[in-house]
Amino acid sequence: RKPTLAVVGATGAVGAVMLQILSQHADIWGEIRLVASPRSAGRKLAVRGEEVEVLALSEEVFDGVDIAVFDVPDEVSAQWAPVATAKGVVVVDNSAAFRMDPDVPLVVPEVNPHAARVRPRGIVANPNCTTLSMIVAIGALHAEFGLRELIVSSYQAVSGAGREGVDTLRRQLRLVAGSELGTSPGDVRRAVGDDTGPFPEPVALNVVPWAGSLKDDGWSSEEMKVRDESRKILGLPGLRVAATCVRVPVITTHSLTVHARFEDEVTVDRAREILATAPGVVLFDNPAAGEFPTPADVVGTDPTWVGRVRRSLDDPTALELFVCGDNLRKGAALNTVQIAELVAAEFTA
Ligand code: 11C
Repeated sequence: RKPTLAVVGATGAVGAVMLQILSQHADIWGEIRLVASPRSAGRKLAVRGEEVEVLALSEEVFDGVDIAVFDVPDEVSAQWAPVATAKGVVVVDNSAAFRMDPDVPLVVPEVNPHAARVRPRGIVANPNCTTLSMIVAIGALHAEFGLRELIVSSYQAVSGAGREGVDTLRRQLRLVAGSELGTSPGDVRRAVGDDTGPFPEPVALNVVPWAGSLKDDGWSSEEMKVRDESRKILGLPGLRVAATCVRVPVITTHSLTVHARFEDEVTVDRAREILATAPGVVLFDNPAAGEFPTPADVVGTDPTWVGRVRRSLDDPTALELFVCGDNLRKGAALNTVQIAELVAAEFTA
């Protein structure tokens, strides 16, 4: 029997990419039911080449569903995932609501696929897009070298903040295009006005060292997620992690610089072999030819791209990397669909 899938949050930025991916992957599903807030109900969206009407989120939409993928705000997941699981549905959730729950596995199929089978609450969580944009490459290196410490800085695209983030950057770019702005304090801020959308500062012609909300001691929620989620996915509860998360004027694809320290000495040659052969990773690293990943080339692709692989000059146990991943694909929709496909294999096995 082909399992029935519900896509909850089908009309959002990530939902749209999920429908694309479901249309591109091998078609293992019976019915695909599209669900969104009552505001979007009645709209028609294309999936697998067919127009499907969007249903309003309600208890009844989960009747007969085997697996539901959720991409909705944390509070909506917190309320509705248990409604679905009470009806026997396995929920794959891309909010932060359940990621750190010890009874909810946090899964990246290339790194810890086995974890998806043990789900006492009937929920499998999908990691945050910043963690996901690097963790497949880090997981492959960890399997060989044994990870001890991660020090990362992110360069996060505005679509991480949803459609509102994208609209904000596009609007600000129109306001500064062709200008001589960016030469005196506050000139960009005055040009884009007070409405900076979901960002605390202008993001056009700028970088903003902030993503998410304020947590203890000056850390941002995004930085805490990178730490907590990396530890949980890799099964390393004591891993030392320091993250600084930064928003940059890129539409889609998060990048990270990574300083990864391992148990013993590493060699660049072996690291390159691992990265070149790891499933889901592309090694693109030839600086002499000007070749390294950038968001402009990585956007719209599935893998985690790695370049600038160097051994740390002052620590032979550490590597320096530059990593890019499409935050809407592997960072969200793709990983969620991959988890759903893992779970679906249990139905057909
Ligand atoms: C961003 N990574 O780029 C965030 C958005 O926990 O899934 C995703 C928030 C989350 O702003």
